[in-house]
Amino acid sequence: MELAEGLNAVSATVAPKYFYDTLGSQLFEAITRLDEYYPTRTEAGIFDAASGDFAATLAGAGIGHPCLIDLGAGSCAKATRLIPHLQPRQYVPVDISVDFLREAAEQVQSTFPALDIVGVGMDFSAGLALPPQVQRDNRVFFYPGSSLGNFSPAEAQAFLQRLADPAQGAARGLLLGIDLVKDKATLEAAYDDSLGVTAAFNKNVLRHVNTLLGSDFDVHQWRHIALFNEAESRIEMHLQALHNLTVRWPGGERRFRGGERIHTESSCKYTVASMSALLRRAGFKQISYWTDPKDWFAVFWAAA
Ligand code: AVJ
Repeated sequence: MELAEGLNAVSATVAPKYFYDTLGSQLFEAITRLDEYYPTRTEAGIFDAASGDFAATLAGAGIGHPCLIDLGAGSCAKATRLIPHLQPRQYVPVDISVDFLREAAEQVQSTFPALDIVGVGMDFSAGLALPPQVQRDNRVFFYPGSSLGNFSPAEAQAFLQRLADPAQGAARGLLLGIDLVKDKATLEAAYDDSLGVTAAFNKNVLRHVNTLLGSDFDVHQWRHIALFNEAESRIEMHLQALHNLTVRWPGGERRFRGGERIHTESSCKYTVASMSALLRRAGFKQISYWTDPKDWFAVFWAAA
């Protein structure tokens, strides 16, 4: 099993998708409202300012009546604000959390009764096989929130390459939200807030792992760490054992020395130049972008 394998690795890891049990999703929602966590509100500001440009941008790429594919839709809140501007013919929210998605999609349907909605519950990090009801042409992929940052740059390129692939139909576009490199203090504060919400979010992964694996992690024995790795241009979150301890689960165990860490998340930060280059390598053309006045976050448009 992936979880046991990650825990037994020389440098222990738990993949960030395990943050998002119900409590984890709620803690993430709380993070987006923290003073220190600027990405969500900065991105919203960019969308508010730029949304008037979107119709012209789509028209320029020859995309009419788009099929809006919302990758990691969650509450569908961001798409709900975008829909009046993009006027999609079809809306396809995709999320790993199926029950959450169903309720959110119903909410969108009541707001836009005439819109054709096809909800898809899947882990798209593994591949993007959409059901046949999804419109083939004029697809616009919507990937906000800098979620792409959880992939390494090589993985991100491979993922974007699949979106740019002609197999996805004619006239494709991508609307992508990306957090930009900035000073270390601002970045680290965003992932180690004064209320300790991000620390709770990080430690909650141990509770979720206990449920999934039957392990006996004691949350009290771990400390939250967030650091900006400048060489790799990424925020890393770790959980550090406060002292020597052993974690046991049915069929396995792992001893941790005091100070030893479990790597739980990498959140890669890009520059406008590095993301533009990555989009080009993935096969996208006609790249444009909008940023906020501080250049903290960027929304990219790229046509395939
Ligand atoms: C959902 C992956 C974009 O990396 O900023 C927030 C997750 N982790 N605080 C991010 C997260 C800690 C978030 N993403």
